[in-house]
Formats: sequence, structure tokens, C-alpha cells
Amino acid sequence: MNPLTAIPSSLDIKKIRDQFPVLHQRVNGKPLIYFDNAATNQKPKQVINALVEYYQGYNANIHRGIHTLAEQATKAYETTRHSMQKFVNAEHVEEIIFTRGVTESINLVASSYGRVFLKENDEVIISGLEHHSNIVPWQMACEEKKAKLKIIPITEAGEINLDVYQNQLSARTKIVSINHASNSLGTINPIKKIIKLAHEVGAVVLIDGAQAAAHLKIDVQAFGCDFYCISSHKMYGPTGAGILYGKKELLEKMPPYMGGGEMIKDVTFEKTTYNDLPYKFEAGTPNIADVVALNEAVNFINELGKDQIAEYENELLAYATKQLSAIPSVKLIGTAKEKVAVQSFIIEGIHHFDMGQMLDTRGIAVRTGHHCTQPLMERLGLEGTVRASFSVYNTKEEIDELIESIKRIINFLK
Ligand code: C6P
Repeated sequence: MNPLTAIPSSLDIKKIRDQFPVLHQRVNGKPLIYFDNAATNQKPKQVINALVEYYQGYNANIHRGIHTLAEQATKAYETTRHSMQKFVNAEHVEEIIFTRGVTESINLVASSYGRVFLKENDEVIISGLEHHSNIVPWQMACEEKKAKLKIIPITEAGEINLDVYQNQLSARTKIVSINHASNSLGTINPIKKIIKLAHEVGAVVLIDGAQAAAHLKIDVQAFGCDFYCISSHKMYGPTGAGILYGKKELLEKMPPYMGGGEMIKDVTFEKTTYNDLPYKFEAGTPNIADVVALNEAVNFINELGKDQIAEYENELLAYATKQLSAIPSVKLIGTAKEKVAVQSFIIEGIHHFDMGQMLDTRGIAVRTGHHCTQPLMERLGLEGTVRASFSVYNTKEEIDELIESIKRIINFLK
């Protein structure tokens, strides 16, 4: 039994919290309670130290230099590529492309794959649960190619309607792009089924793994997806880094996304030949330090174990959901059966911004608003929600504090 949480768990939460310096501070005079983990989660010391060690010890540009520091930096950068290959269980290391995160990864595919393989009257399917980063790039590609964007509707609980999806699929469907887990509602989508159905009509599938990477096991070979996108900063790593996993045979057929730097083999004024994978998609000096430190985020997750993390976060979610639903004026938004540790809610008569601001005065960080999912909010008839999202370093005591604060704010504003 863990003394801090009173939750049966193989994880020592106090020891885990000790690894996160940012958690040990007061905000507005109160101990910080950080429940904005779906926006970005906090960084353990080993990630922060990796950044400092890189800049203090072996900062150099990679791949081009032959001096010692350049070789050290290159080795560290490529080590993360191998770690990320294992993290998502990709068959080949060159299937891991470093990007700035999920938004850039989706834009890369929409623009590069879309440019070549989308034709007039083709169809791209996304769901009603998507983040703007998995909507706008497809709108842009469809507009350019005169293709059609179709949306899978969702249920009141926030689940994808698979029957409608099945009917939407046809020989015209070229791309299906869906999140693994929803940032606003926490819904875990049945991606294996979605991928299988898309492949039956010959479409390729991109999975936006932004909200899955820190919580769910990722096995791109078992999923069968064609592309999978991850942001480092949502899995305890630094901001400004992430990956695109792509099946080798597809990446090989795709044109480069940006030109210059590492992506060339040979340049003359008449013609450029492009580099091999993965470098074909990594133009310019990449975000070396943050990619190097991402390796430590992978180590952190592996040391704790994804199953243990998920088990503990599920306990927190169940605890929070039960308590929130017991407050009469609170309405839970997003009640899918399978969820990551995200709970959105609204409070009768209180605007979500006001609730967020008042919670902040009590040191509690939540996100409020549309969470970059405006079409989803419109579908639910909402302007926005309050969203509490939990991580492995959160505790039941923190949830108690959230609940107590919400009750007091409701009473105060009545
Ligand atoms: N969601 C949230 O508070 P970037 O910014 O590129 O790392 O990730 C974009 C993105 C794409 N898809 C999903 C499902 C996401 O949740 C996000 C980021 C944050 O919910 C910031 S809006």
C-alpha cells in the first residue's frame, strides 16, 4: 500500500514525485496541484539533467562533423531514434522520423503523402473527436487536391460511431486519420478495428498518439497503422520534439516535406538527389538537445512500466470521476467506457474560465476552454469545459483538494 495515496500500487508515488522539481513549489501561496497533464506533463530530473549535460558537455551539430563532440552528439541523437523504435515497436529504425511533435508529423504526412496520393474526389476520413492539428492539415490537403473530408460522428458519451464509419468507407477513401485517445474527453478509440476496416478498402491510416504515448502501450506492428505520431512533451520529454513513425515502403514513396540541410544526397543547380530514410524528412539542424533528452523520458516510462502507470492513473481517474459526479451542479463531459486519465466537466451557472481562474488561486492548474477541439465542443453544444488530466505523480489527496475547492467555489458564487 502506498502511504501517500492509499492506493494499492507497485509504484512508490512519493519517490516518483521527488523526481519532479517543479511539483515542489507553492503557487498563489498554495502547494501546486498540477492537473494539466494532457496539455504537457512535467519533466523528471533525468530529462532536465540530460539537457544540461548535452549543452555543458557535448553540444555540436550532428551527422556532419568528424570531431569528437559531433560524434558524441550524433550518437546520442541516434540512440533516441533506436529507443523510440522500441517504444513504438517499429520494424525498422529508419521508420522513425524526428519532428517538432504531433502537429508537424501530421502536417508532414498531409502535405507529403497527400500531395502525391490524393486526387480529385478522393476522400479523407477523420472523427468528430479530433484536435485541430488533426483537422486543419487535412482540410488544407483536401482543398488543394479537391478531395472530400468526411467526419465520423460521435455519441453523447464521446465514442466514435463505428457503424457510420463502416458505411463511410469506400474505394474513394484514401486516408483515415484518428486519434488514439481524445485530449478533451479521454476516449480511447478502437484503433485496431478502425485500421483493419480502412485497410479493407485500401486506405492508409494515421494515428495521432499525442494523448496515448504516456499512458498506453504502443505497438505499431500489432496495430497495423501506416503512420503514428508522438509529441515528446506529453510523455515527460522536452517540448519541440516528437516523432513520425511511418511504414518504410510508404515513406520511401513520399517526397520530402522540407528542403535543405540533412535531407540531400547531392545538390547541383540543375538537380538534387534526396537522402535515404529517415534523413530525407529531417531537413536542417534538428532539435538535437531535446531529442537527446527524450531518451531519458523513454527510460523514465520504461523504468516505471506502462502497465503500472496505466493502472495507477486509472485508479486516479475512477476516484476523481466518482467524486465529481457526486457534486450536484457538476456535469461530466466524456463518459466513454475506455478512457485515459482525462475528465472534462462543466458546472451549472459557472463559466469554465471563472472556475479555472478560481482553482488557480488555490494552486490548482486545470485547463479550460475548447482544448483545440472546437468542432467537438460544437457537437456537444458547449463553448468549453474544465479539464482535469492526471499523471503518475498525482495523488488522491490532490483530487480531494480539487473536489473540496470546487465545492467551495460553487458555494461562494451561489
Ligand atoms: N493537445 C491539449 O491541451 P503538439 O502541440 O503538436 O504537441 O500536439 C498537438 C495535439 C494533437 N493531437 C492531440 C490529441 C493533442 O492533444 C494535441 C495537443 C494539448 O490538449 C494542447 S492543445
